[in-house]
Amino acid sequence: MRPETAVAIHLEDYAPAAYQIDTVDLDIQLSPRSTDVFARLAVRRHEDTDPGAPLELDGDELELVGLTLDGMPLLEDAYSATPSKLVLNAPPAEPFTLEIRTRIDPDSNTELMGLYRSSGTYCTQCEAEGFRRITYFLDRPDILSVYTTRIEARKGDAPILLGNGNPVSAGDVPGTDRHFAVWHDPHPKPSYLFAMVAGDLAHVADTFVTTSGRKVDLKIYVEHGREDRCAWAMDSLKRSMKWDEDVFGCEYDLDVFNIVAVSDFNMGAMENKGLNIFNDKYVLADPETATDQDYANIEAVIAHEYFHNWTGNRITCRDWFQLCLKEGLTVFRDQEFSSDMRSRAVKRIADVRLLKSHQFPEDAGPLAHPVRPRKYTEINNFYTATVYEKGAEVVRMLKTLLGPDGFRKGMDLYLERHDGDATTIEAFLVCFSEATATDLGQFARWYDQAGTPQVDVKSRYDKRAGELTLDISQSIAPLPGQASSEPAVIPLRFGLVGRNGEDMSFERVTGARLQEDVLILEEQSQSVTFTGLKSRPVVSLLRGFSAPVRLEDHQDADDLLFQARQDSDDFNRWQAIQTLATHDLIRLAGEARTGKELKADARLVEAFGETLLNEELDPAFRALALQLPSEADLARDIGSNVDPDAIHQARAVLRAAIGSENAGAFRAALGAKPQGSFSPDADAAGKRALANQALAYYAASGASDVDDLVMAAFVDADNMTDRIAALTLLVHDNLKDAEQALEIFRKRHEATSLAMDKWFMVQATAPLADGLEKVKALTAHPLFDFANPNRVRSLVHAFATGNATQFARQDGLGFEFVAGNVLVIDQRNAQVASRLLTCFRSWRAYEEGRSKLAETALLKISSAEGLSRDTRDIVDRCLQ
Ligand code: 0A1
Ligand code: ZN
Repeated sequence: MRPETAVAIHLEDYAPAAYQIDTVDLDIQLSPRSTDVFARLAVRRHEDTDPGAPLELDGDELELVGLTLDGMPLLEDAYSATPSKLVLNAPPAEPFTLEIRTRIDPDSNTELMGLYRSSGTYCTQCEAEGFRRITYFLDRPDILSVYTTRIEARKGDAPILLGNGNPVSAGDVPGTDRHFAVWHDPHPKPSYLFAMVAGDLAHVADTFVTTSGRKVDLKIYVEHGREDRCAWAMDSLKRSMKWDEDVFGCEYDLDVFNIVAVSDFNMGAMENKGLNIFNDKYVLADPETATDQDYANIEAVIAHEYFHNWTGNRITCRDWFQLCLKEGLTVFRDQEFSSDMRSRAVKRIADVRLLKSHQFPEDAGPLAHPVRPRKYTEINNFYTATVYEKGAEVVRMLKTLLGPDGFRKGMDLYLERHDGDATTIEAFLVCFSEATATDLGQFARWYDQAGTPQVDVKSRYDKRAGELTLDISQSIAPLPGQASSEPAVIPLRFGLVGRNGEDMSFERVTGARLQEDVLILEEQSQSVTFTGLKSRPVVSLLRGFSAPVRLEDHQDADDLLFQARQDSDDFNRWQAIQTLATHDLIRLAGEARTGKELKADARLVEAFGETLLNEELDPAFRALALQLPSEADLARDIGSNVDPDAIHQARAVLRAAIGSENAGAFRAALGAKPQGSFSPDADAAGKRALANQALAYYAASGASDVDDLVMAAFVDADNMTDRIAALTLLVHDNLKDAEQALEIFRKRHEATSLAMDKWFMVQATAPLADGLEKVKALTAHPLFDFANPNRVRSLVHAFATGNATQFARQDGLGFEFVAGNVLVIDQRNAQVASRLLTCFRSWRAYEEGRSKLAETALLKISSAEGLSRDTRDIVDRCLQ
């Protein structure tokens, strides 16, 4: 843990560095407890820097062992060194070579930032500020240098030595048991993209030939015995490489592309140049241990990291405020890739669900920040749903506004003009503006304003005149640090649906710009009128979720039911059903608090049955449409005075009503599994999703054979998707054989850590009266390990975010448990701790009793001594 005094960093204070580092030659002599790093830096004074101005290099927990300038040792008064800074008081005015020797201890690096060991493998993580834990450096993304890395280790411990770029040479160190490898990366890069790996690893290999004929050696490195779980990742990689050439004209630029999977990793994966390092969760898959969701995630994350090669690496960020420049754009690109590989509508629904469940609450509470923040104290806390997912939505809107051709022109210009740059959002927007002669001044507000715009729509139809008027207004609720806001440019895709389900034509639109089927909203409030209508249409707004807004369009249940059945836009069909369910669930949750007997809306129940039976719809779509809004979704929509128990009860009542009213149909749908051997493709996955959704509803029907049927589904499952779906029902619905099934699962998968993560997660999210006690007991399980981020996430994090009733227990013990864990974890890994703590972000939305208890838990954290900067930042912002 690295307790630090927090210093706020402001976007407006950006200034170029006083010095530039053109080349970095590293010699890393690996040893578990004591690794020596020799760094030779070619340093050059920036032309605007006064000769003799101090050179300040960043460090973090470093020990300086040696220092020379142009080969000469430095006098003691010429520099000062602390673990977090190395300052040369008056360096030469002319270019010079600085040689720095530091000593680090990979084995005691529990933060998993910088150089550490995961299951014996040396690996690095340098984004955002991890390079300074390896050597003193100008550790900021606008310092672009050419790196040559020599790695040396005991041959027996680490037969594989990997670095960025292309391999140059390798050999034994004479007279020792050690060997070395030298890697050279010709592409200048920021220090956060530096990586090296050394270990005893197995690999799978393949090749890819780029459009211009470059043969690229592809390798995925994993622990021995895991090679046969890499096929899907390799396949995803090759498809990503091809897609980026076809869709964005981006070709790969080195002779090798290496991926290494490690089991201890703070995040999902990292796009280091030519040497991506992955959380093994996003690499390893086979039908026995991975679910369809895992397969889809692997495809997306492999693509995401690969796409960073252009959007992030060739063109990087000037400073960390510009993080969305690479992340929002790259998420947009990976979403498009997955849409092209799978069903576009299903992918869109899945992405919007994620946005609404993760980003919307973030944007409505104390942790809200603009897509491009203006201030941070700890940059690691800004790898958020807002920067990533809302950032991607902003790029998507840009495409909607400029059209596919305009967007591609802008991207081409950006990729050409800024290749090799560390740049900004402004420069990115200028490319689109220039390429399409469009003023994006107002659009740029999306990057600068926090909060989800709420769009209110009231519609009036004048039958005699055949005119429809929509009164539309937009606003953002006040947020900490943002009392008011300016209107955003909102592209509102729409259709006027006639009784036959087809979109009606109209004569004219007044009151807003119209671009094909998109209304461009630019005002605080505006009245939009359509003329020449033959009858009153059902207005389908925000098709495809064309903007990240909350739409309040006051549609009645009849119109929503009509839309659910007839809208030609799949997204809005799904949305209509969700809105109907949300309305009814909120009503039921309200009634639950008054002790009234709960009865679900019959028409809604019927609509769910209809969706199940509608063979015209893709099974994957039906599975999504049948999924009720989550407890967290409902809490977000209720917004204040939230009672998680009432929400849970409401959902249980609706689920039981849908299950029992349509029990026969759900039972019949259980058999609709894909035939033949397992395939992870979207089609087969969709069929499994629908069958498992049917099983869940049938389980809720109360039929007498439920216990046996679900247990049989568990026992008979021949893939992880079906097995975990059945296990979840057994445990969450507290069915007869739950304990036995957990035991069977444990015995079967004990040796596979990623499968055991699922075992922990199923129990962590069980909404049982003694759920908390069970989770507490699991923290003492021999397989639980605070040192492994995936394990912590699968138990403690999953409990805090996926077990609303037990986390927010009325006795406050759920909050207390999570807060206690935050403090324990903070001692070893600040990033994992602070991320866990964000589960308190909506604490003010609870009803009074619970929100007081949550505040007590937060205050306990806040008053603890020696908090990391990461956790301090989150707790302070939560309490502000
Ligand atoms: N750039 C990575 C995300 C990432 C960020 C920080 C990390 O350090 C702990 C690791 C990964 C991505 O977008 O995939
Ligand atoms: Zn990324």
